[in-house]
Amino acid sequence: MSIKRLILFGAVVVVLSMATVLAQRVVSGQTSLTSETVKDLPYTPVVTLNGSTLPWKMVDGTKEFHLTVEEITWEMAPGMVVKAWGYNGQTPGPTIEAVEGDRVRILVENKLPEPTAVHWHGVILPSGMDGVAGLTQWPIPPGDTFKYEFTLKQHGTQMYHSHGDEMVQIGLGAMGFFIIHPKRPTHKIDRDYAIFLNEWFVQPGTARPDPNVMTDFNIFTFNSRAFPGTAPLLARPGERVRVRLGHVGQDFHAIHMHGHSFTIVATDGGDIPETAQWMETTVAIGPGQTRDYEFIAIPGDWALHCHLRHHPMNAMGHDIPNVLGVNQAGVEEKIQALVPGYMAMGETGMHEHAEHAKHMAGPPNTLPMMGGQGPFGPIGMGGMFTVLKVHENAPRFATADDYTKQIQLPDDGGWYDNPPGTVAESINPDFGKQKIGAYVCPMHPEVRQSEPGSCPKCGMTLKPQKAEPAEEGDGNRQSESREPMGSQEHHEGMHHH
Ligand SMILES: [Cu+2]
Repeated sequence: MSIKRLILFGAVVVVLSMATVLAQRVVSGQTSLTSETVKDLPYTPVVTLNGSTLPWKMVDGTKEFHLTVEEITWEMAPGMVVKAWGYNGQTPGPTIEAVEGDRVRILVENKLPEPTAVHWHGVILPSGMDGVAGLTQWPIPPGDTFKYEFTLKQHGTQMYHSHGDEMVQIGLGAMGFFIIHPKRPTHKIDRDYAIFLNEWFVQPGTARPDPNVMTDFNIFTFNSRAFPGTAPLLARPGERVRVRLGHVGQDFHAIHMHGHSFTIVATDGGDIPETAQWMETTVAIGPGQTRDYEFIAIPGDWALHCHLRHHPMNAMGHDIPNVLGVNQAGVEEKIQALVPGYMAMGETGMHEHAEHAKHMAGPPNTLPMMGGQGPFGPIGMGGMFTVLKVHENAPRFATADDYTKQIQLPDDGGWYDNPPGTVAESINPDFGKQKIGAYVCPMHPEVRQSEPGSCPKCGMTLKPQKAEPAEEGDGNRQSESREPMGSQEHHEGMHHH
């Protein structure tokens, strides 16, 4: 069965809340930094969303880190688990954090079935420590451990990634952040977030990302998680927030954040002098680059996503025939005679897909084109999408682990409490109060009842159908019957609010 067919079946998986997502996070066995161990640090620890920070121990004045590159089981979002290659149980690998001037030793153990090497991308170091298999060192054979050791001469957002069979190893997730804090910080950062960008091709129904695919990706991730599996960024109004983006994939990305203009303060080349910094709302980032931006948090729930339209979208949205504006009414019935449960979609756009996503069984181990439930109905996004939640009561946290624990609580800050009169609303005074004539299944029109409920045949939420107003003309009725599915969500949103 082809992907094209599947999308028309409204294929998809259950959408869970972000809290549940985090509770199911696949964690590494390592002990991590705690509030106790970080309180003396001369910097604000970075929070790698859905990830962690690599612990170290001091050995003779050197910060010693351990990385194990291995095959891992990684949940990209609820309903989708892949066999990736990562470090210490994670992709991206745990973030290495150190301070300019530190001497660091990194022991890399190879548990992959083939040789590897680790390149410290953007870090200024002796040539022989640069980690390019064949060029600067012997490849690390399976089962062996290599020692890298150098002194950090710079600060900034750098990265690490495999430089031995890069095509396969990076393609399967072998990458991470190497963040070097300045010896003398110029200003205080209240929250410091790191987001690694990546693209994948995972054939629906399979668990192994295809590293041979170079251009036609179907899963786009922040820290190897796809929305609705991505953790939100939390902040309080007025806090100074830094976001660090890193990327060693194949595509270009345009990371857009709503509600703010932010300042690009650094690239992988280092700090940008204040006089040369620039403001943006969308930062372009290519393979091998990092970007740091900063802003003062403004209250609200703000989308943060890649602006390439197919990047905040999941697998089942790719490769779909264009049926926009095509009347599929006759087709649907004919195909249903052959294929029970067939559902024609897309005639009025794909909003309805977000609703079907909750109820329809799809192929195993993939993600619907879009998902996520907001306070006003389906959010209808996937892939490279998350939310910056700037709330007065946003939890404070000291480490990435703290962060994860805090937003596993039932209340991760919830949704923004909009001041009265500041939410876009219908100019129709009857909006949300229409007299309901019946509740009908959008897929099985024969299922019709006077009370709300779900369809006994497919489980979908029954849609309210307005009572036929006798005084209205045919023209109006026609427009009602063509009302796009999904309008009910907006009504529900009103009640919630
Ligand atoms: Cu993108």
